[in-house]
Amino acid sequence: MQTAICLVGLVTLAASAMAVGVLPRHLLQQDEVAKNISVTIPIPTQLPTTPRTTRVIITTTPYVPVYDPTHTTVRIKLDRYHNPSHTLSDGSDCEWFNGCDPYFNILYTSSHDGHLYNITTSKNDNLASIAFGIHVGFPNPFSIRAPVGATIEVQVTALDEDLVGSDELIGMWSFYFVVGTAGKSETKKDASGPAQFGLSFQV
Ligand SMILES: [Ca+2]
Ligand SMILES: [Ca+2]
Repeated sequence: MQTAICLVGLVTLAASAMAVGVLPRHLLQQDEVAKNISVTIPIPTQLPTTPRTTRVIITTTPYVPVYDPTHTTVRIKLDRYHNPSHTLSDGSDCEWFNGCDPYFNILYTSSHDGHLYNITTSKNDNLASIAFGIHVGFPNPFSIRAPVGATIEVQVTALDEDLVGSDELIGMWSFYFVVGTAGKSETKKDASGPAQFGLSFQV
């Protein structure tokens, strides 16, 4: 009987494979490909009930700290952006007629926390340098809570907003900070081609 069931299963699988093989296929032409390119970031329909896991996920929800008295608040402040030659990451100009229109996506996490938090600044028109204020589309500094000894990682991506076509990559910078006791602070700078970015951490 079991042998018969297995045989039926194999025949069904083979039939399915053949059916897939003869499905009509539509080849996209080059211009259709260009029109059809889009990136969809899957958003979890159900957020985990346990906030701290070892699995890294991308969440588009704001960071909501889970209060733990053994953890400390780390403030992360965007300080400066500088791109005097208005160039993109590939060395070309942001525009042929004007300068870059930079905005910044920030991904940040703590090594104790399995979540990757994701925030984006407001946009800026034709600026080579920015000294970030206290509000950049979200409060600056923003914060995360973590235990002493955890490593905070922040990745900043600068994009040039374009009204026609996709926004273009200006640069990407990564910053790390090991959480220390109260009062510890560090100011960091990083370069991505000619573009520079600085931020600071404070416990
Ligand atoms: Ca551009
Ligand atoms: Ca632009």
